[in-house]
Amino acid sequence: MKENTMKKLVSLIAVIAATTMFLITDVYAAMNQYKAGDIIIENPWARATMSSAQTAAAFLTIKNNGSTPDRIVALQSPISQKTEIHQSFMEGDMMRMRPVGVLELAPGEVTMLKPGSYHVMFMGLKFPLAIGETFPLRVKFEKSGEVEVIVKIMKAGARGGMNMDNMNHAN
Ligand SMILES: [Cu+2]
Repeated sequence: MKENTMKKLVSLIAVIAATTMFLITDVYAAMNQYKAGDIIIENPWARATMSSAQTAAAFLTIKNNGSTPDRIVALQSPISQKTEIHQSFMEGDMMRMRPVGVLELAPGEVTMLKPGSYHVMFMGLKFPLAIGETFPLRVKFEKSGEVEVIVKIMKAGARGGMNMDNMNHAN
């Protein structure tokens, strides 16, 4: 009898723990926030593409709440053959971009990937990105493990900024 009660209690605790885990993940997703260790990713979004597009770009905000530096070392998404971080820069009056091998995330710093600056670049796009749809993006950090975020597709000329202020009020 006692053992039976104990077993029930243990399985109840397991259910509560699993539900709580699920809820935490869910709440973060609902707020467009994702967490990997001390890293918080917020508001991932991408620009819709034309049907012939070979590339696409996505943007997001990353905060390193830890006390040590971290880095993004790899990115992966089912929408493209290759996914990397790029940096846009002006050369004369031409906007150009170059790949950034690893993106440094200094402790306590907010890094914004935004139009005209750093962005996630999808190369070898497998299908066009349609407004209102979403796709997964896996981000791997040197120290904080990895996290899958859901990227919202917005209109081609979008500048983003839906939740950008949240990051400043997070703590
Ligand atoms: Cu690019």
